Amino acid sequence: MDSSRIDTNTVPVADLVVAELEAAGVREAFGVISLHNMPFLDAMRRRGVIRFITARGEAGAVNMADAAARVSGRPTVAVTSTGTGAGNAAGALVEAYTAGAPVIHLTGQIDNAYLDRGWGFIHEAKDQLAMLRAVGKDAWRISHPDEAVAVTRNAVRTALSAPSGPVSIEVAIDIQRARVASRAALGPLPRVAFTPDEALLDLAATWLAAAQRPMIWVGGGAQWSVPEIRAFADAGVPVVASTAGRGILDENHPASLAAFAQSPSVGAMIADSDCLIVVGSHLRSNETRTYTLSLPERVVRIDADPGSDGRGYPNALFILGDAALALRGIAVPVGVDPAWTARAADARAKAEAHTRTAAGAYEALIDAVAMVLPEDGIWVRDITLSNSIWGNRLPRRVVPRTAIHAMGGGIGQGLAQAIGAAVVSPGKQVVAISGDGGFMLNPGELATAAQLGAKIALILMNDGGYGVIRNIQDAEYDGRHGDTDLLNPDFAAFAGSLGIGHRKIGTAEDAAEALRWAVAQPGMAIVEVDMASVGRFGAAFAGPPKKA
Ligand SMILES: Cc1ncc(C[n+]2csc(CCOP(=O)(O)OP(=O)(O)O)c2C)c(N)n1
Repeated sequence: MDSSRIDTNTVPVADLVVAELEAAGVREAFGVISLHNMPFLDAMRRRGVIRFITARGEAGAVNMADAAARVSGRPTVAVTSTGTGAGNAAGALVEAYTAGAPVIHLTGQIDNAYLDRGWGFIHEAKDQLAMLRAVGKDAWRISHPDEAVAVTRNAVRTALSAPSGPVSIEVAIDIQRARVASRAALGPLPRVAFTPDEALLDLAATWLAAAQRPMIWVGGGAQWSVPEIRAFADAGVPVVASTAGRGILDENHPASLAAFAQSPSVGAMIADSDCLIVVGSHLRSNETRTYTLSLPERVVRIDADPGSDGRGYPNALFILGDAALALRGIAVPVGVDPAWTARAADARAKAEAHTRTAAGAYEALIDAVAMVLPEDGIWVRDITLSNSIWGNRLPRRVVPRTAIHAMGGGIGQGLAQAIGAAVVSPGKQVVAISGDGGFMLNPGELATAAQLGAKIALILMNDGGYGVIRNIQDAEYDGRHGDTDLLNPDFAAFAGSLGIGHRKIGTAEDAAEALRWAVAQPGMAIVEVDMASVGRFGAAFAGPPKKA
């Protein structure tokens, strides 16, 4: 290191950690202040680069950081206390891991001298590091002040390297506070990145050129490949997206199949394709009707994660590498049969019509959301019937990182995710949807939204209980309903007590006017949908897609 950069002043270790996070591009941190993390928050406040947002719980804080990272494409930070605080974050870390969100989770620990001794020290947690390793991508402890910079830089590098994901750093409170020589941040380490093998790219190009019915499947791993994917679509290659890949290709493009892989017309096209390039996608169970969707024999899998070779489906060719680099190395085919591209437009139109029919009495709600959601607005969904039936696929998205939902299927994360999305999207509109059950899992974060003035229009689908589960009880338990009816607060009064506007509608046709009102509010506004009054969906959704 350049000795002229060493400042002889001393600073707490927490400052070195925060400085490295700033240098890595972190600008937002979410958390709950505690005895065991105050040096981190104090450092952020003094340094004035990272904005700290106080959540009402650690789960919400991680959900916020997760969505903020997904929407901004930058790393974010979540801060918790040790013990219960870190434990509260675990479920949300599972979701951030599932979605590949680069969240750096800072958590405290009890004094170094008492660590791992089991004496019942206040906030002591048994095997906290093992828990955090299990629920995220990795976790480290800073055991000595000298390790602070190296551990932080390695954590950031791990979070950002494909497959990206949350990492935790645990620091004993006395180490956070220990004073060390002040120094400038060293800055981020290079990410692990693989340059694709040229011979394999050539082979893929040969297959694609020979194909009569080429197709591309894009997942979230392709989010930085917008022009590359567009070039294939412009050449007439149909492009289907997983939910995480929505908007990478503008869903208004004539070759876009959007995220309709599960619709019969699009599923049939995928089965008929004779060369499918899968870029940066897990091909997850929910995207493939639990792996029963037929893929062609010639699947070329491009992924920056070496572990994805053959994951879920066999592939005829695996190309390890950055998505954009690999796509640039594969010649765009010429002379794609216009009838094949035209079939994509037809299949997508059928899939959209199919989805609208499934929405039943709620169809007008789809149009109302489309009307108030600008192209760069963010569409956030909790796991509710409306999301599974239409929200995962409609309305159309035209830019990546504008559609967020809990990819692991856990309810109750949508409100906090909407807040995280709003924090990193000043001037943009966030529209969110949640069931009453999901909303009541973490309603404390409504106060966070109100305090922040977060610009969120929340559609609250109130059916007085757990609708998805009632449908599963109908389908698999001979209609024996139980444990699914919920006593809810008076949502108008609850919202009003926080200065949040609220309107209730009893028909889907009223949604347009109500949502127009909601997005005209300066901060958060709730449109509650009285589902008993609106009526039924056109299809009963009863849990994740089953094997045929
Ligand atoms: C964290 C978590 N707990 C439990 C479940 C099981 N679960 C799936 S859907 C659902 C009901 C959600 O109810 P609500 O948010 O009101 O939406 P609705 O199903 O009524 O549309 C439940 C409890 C889950 N997915 N995640």
